[in-house]
Amino acid sequence: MKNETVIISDTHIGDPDFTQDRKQQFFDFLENYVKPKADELILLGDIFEITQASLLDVYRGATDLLMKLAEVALSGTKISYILGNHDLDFTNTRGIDIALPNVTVKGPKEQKLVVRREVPHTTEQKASEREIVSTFTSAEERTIKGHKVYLAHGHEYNHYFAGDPKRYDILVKIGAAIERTLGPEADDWILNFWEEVRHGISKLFYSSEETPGRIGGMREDLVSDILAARDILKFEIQDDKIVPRKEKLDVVVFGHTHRARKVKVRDDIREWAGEELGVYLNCGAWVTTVKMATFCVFRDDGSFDVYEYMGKGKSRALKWWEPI
Ligand SMILES: [Mn+2]
Repeated sequence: MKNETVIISDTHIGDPDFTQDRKQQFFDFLENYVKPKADELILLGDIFEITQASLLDVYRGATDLLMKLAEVALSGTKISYILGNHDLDFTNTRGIDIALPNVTVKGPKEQKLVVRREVPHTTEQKASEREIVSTFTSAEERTIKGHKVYLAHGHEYNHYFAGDPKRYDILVKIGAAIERTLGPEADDWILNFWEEVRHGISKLFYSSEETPGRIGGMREDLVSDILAARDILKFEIQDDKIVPRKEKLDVVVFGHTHRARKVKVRDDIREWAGEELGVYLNCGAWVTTVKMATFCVFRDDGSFDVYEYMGKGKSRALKWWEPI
């Protein structure tokens, strides 16, 4: 019976990291999970790799997959597409459009969001102030199976991206050039190296206050999405001011980081204490730079979860993420 809302992100169809094996797995998922079970499939961004590859690469490598998606849509599964930073070209901010029955592409529009431009890199370093930033995004708030949910690809809240999408666009294109010349994973290695260097340098200098730095002693760019989710759960914008949220939000769902997780977000992130504000889910990714192919589900009975896809319609729920 079709009664689940399924959310996936970051397949990056057209990218060399979306290998033949992953493509096969994705076919399996669409055929044996989504088609029989989903009343709605939400594509939460970076489904196509247009920024680093091109639409031509997508068509060339995945026409069969596009047809499969069309088949799923025609079988009665509503498909909603929220754009990410890789299926958008920020130099024109129109993004991809697909003309298929039962498929809705939520085009980006200029919205004001509460973001932080810097994430702290040590336990002592202070998180930067929250700012109101105007950016092109398909982010939206909607009700899914009785829950108030904030859906966004998540790049809008990324510290490289926040407030300067065009600079980010250039960085991503440089990444693509590196990928083409040095191999599919070279850009990820370089970015990781850069973050380690930043982490090392800032450890020497910074001091003080609000930071998620103690979360498992993890590098903060690896938990900045939780910090962003917390801000979304806590605040909203009214008359160009950041004010406490009036109506409670239940869940924030992102993709983008390629790190699947479900987190009970607490008010005090530094000590991982205080009131539970809501839940943050990340759908993960389908590229080979991550081990698991993952997705989120919301059900009629009000339950929701993040799963690893095991093949042939089978899945396994992830554990709650907690700081170590
Ligand atoms: Mn992304």
